[in-house]
Amino acid sequence: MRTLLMTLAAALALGGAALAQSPAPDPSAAAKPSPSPTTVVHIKNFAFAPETVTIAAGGSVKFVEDDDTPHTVTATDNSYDSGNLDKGQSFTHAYEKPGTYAYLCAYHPYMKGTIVVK
Ligand SMILES: [Cu+2]
Repeated sequence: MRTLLMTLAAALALGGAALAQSPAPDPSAAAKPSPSPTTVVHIKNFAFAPETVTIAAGGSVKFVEDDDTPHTVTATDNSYDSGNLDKGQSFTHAYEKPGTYAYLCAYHPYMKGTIVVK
């Protein structure tokens, strides 16, 4: 007498495909940097002050022209440009992506500054 068990193996192979996915954790509960307040850089005495600022991604920097001489805030890669700023004027730019952003004054290229975005 013989016993054939091959059909049993085929039946077992069809089991086990129904693993439930666990629900994703609530993303709003995660630590998220809150929108940072606008950081201010003053333009005075032919310099940006502070020369380097660090902000969170999505934050803005407001450049305030306090000098008697006109200046600009011009990205070194020309991605943005304030145009001419006279005393009392300001220019605000938002930095969306992390990175290091160099800028200068188009009238006085030795005036340089850096925005570090985390
Ligand atoms: Cu200048």
